[in-house]
Amino acid sequence: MHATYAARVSTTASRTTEQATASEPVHRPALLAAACGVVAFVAFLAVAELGALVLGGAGSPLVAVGSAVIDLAPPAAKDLVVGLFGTGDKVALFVLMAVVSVVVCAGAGVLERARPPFGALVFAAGGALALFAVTTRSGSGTWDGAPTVLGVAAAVLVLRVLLQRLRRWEAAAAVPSASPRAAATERRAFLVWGIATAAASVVVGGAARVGTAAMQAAAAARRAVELPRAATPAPEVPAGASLDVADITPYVTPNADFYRIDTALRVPSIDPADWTLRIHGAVDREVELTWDELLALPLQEHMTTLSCVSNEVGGDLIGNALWLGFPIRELLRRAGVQDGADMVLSRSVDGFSAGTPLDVLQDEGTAALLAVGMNGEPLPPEHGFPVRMVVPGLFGYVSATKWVTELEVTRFADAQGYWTPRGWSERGPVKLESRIDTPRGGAALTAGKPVAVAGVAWQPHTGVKGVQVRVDDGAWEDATLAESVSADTWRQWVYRWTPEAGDHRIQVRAVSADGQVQTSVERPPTPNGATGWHTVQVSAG
Ligand SMILES: Nc1nc2c(c(=O)[nH]1)N[C@H]1C(S)=C(S)[C@@H](COP(=O)(O)O)O[C@H]1N2
Ligand SMILES: [Mo]
Repeated sequence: MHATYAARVSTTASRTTEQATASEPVHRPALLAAACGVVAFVAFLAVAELGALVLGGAGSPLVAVGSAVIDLAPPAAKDLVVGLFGTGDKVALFVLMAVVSVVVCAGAGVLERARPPFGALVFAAGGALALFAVTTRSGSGTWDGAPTVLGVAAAVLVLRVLLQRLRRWEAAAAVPSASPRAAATERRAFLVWGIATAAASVVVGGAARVGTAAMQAAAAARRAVELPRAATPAPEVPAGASLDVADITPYVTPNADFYRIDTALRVPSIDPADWTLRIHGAVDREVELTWDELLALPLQEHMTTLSCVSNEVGGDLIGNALWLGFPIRELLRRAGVQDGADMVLSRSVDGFSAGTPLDVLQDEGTAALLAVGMNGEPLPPEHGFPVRMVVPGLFGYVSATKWVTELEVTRFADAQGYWTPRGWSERGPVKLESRIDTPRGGAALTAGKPVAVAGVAWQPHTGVKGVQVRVDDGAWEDATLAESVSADTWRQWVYRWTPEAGDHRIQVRAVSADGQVQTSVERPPTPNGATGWHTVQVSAG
């Protein structure tokens, strides 16, 4: 910047050019103001489309206004457009919308230059119309208006900044006695701002639009999926798995409530038709599996509780779902695992990877699945559609790769999962844990009135055989345990307690099926999972 400036002032040639420019008034300022209006419109589209992308494809004013116009247009107009453009009618509509918008925004630019803030108000009014279209579309969500509002804010900002630059240029050019360089500098600043804003908007807006379109295509592909019935269905969930206690965590977590943890800024959009899984590394023969091939295999259902290593004691980064998938063990058998390997590095399209002990994946008694279904539907996009891994007994970061496309058979000595070099342990078996769901910390109870102290306890794959509750520093009392379909899921528990007046501390600990008692030692989630007893303070009066 500085160097360029120095170069310019030192050459007579450029000085002459600048003098020539500076001595003239700004040509056609109204046209430039109109251009500012158009750039502001492009900025509006860019920010709004980016917002829509962040919202998962919802709230695009472009789409909403387009469909509102289609809905509101009189039938004669529709017939005319279809008659003129045939199947290109949607394109024609968008071209028409673009022309109208550009004309209006150009006018707004001219108006803003002449009579601020009326040009900005035109943008606000147009934004209000778009907002109306967005929020009245069927199935619109709470945040769907946000992209439009942010877009209008961006447009008004761009309009005002550019027009301010234009005004400075005009002012500099209008003073004949001013330094001849001043007008040139202002002119350059105006052009740089205008062109840079326009270019950035086109790039950002275009990329966002493409991203949203890909996401919507993947969503449509997901809706079209019909999962096969399981060759080996899961047993019915017994009624005894769910205790009749208000506010207890349900035994099976609905998909919409299932915790989500991943490093993906944007949920990957994968069309199952494009998906393949490649099994390679220390194998006798590479295996490549397509979506259709996977669905044609005899699939199994298995209920597994999945939890995150980052879960704090008492935290909710855990859920239990019925998974439909194919045993990874069988696929590894197909590939023929070679001696010396002890780990499978699974990779996802988003760059995530997990290192899972080979023996766990090969174990006949562990339902380590390449899963396609979650609670009776295709995996939700944010839970790994079309295919993910689920391994009972291991934390998600070392086993539950979503959007998985690759299994490399290797060794812990040779490869690392994503989180291992970032301070988390190479191995991540789930720890014995229990949680009090109700009463909540700080609850005001009624002295003498019985309450249900209840929650869940887990150590997937090992199983839980007991839960004990302690109030204040009293004795540990046995809670009543609900049933579970297998050791791979959590269990609900309840302890009926009648508080006396005063403040109380309630604690819980679990006993695993192999007789371990949950440790009181408090550890943070790093490097391999939190421990300690969940403790809740309540008062009774
Ligand atoms: N591709 C990918 N898969 C991933 C992750 C990720 O960041 N990217 N996170 C893992 C972690 S840390 C956990 S706890 C589980 C969470 O799965 P969920 O979001 O379906 O609950 O996914 C695992 N699989
Ligand atoms: Mo996690």
